[in-house]
Amino acid sequence: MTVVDADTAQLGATALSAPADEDLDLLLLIRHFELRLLDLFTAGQLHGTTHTCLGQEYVPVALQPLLSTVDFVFSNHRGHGHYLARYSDPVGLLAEIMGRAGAVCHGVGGSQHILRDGYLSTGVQGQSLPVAAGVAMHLRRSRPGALALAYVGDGTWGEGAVYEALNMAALWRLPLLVVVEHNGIAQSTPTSAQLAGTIAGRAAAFGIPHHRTESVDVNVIRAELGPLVARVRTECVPLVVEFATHRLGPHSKGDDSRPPEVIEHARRHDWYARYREAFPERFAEADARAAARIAAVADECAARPPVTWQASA
Ligand SMILES: Cc1ncc(C[n+]2csc(CCOP(=O)(O)OP(=O)(O)O)c2C)c(N)n1
Ligand SMILES: [Mg+2]
Repeated sequence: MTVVDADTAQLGATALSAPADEDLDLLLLIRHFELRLLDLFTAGQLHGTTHTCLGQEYVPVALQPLLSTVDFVFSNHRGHGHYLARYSDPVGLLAEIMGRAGAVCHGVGGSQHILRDGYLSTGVQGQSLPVAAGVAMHLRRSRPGALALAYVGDGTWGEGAVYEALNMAALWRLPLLVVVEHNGIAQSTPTSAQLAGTIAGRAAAFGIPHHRTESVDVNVIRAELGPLVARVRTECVPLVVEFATHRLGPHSKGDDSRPPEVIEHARRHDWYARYREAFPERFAEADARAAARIAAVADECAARPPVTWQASA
């Protein structure tokens, strides 16, 4: 594995390892998808709302090869990266958000409510955890070795349904993987103002194993998580994985109330800048490719007619 020094003085971080081509491509596909969404909103071509995963793209990319097609993934309001990592389908998702033909959910789900095979997202905080626990129970009985994954934010640990689900998952030994994208903020409230104790402490209260990772290196994250995720499958024990991450963009669109130094801190930790610095040539090529692909996807979706759908009787 090639290792290049990163900005260790600023970040206290170790060197980044060379990403596989497909990982770099996927990271950049998600980044450019999200940037384009914000541009389309600014240009008045999108309606409703959206929450981008800018800064957090590496989380689903790192997890992707640890998952199987029979696993069930539950996503949240910040879910475009979760979807794209699983399906690599920017056209279906953008058509969905734009309400154009070819939309993955006929345009009725929009940015936050996507259903496709073993994938479901919701904009309601905490809603997915009890459902994921139920699906994990079903998988345990019907497809041993499969798991249910639920992505939640740090702010969602204020929802009571999270604890009911963790209680059941621990008692019933459910293959439930809870991935916490701890970006230090919930809309405009810093975590320190809304979360007493720690996520590790809360998992421990239920006897559920917890692992926290601070890395943005997809290879390192996989090496850390591989054996832990395998244990969820083979021993049917739930697991909470906490990613210390950074929200690079606004909560939704143009609603960033954070002080400039906090935004600057997030920028310094951005995987994009760090990979670009560590692997400049490879990065520049892949970045241009991803930008061109997303530009073509946006043009293609914009040229499509509005989606038509009628509920069946
Ligand atoms: C039950 C419920 N309450 C409030 C909201 C409005 N809301 C949407 S996202 C959000 C903050 C979520 O914070 P966090 O879980 O940390 O996720 P992040 O946005 O940081 O990814 C809030 C309050 C909601 N969607 N659902
Ligand atoms: Mg958060």
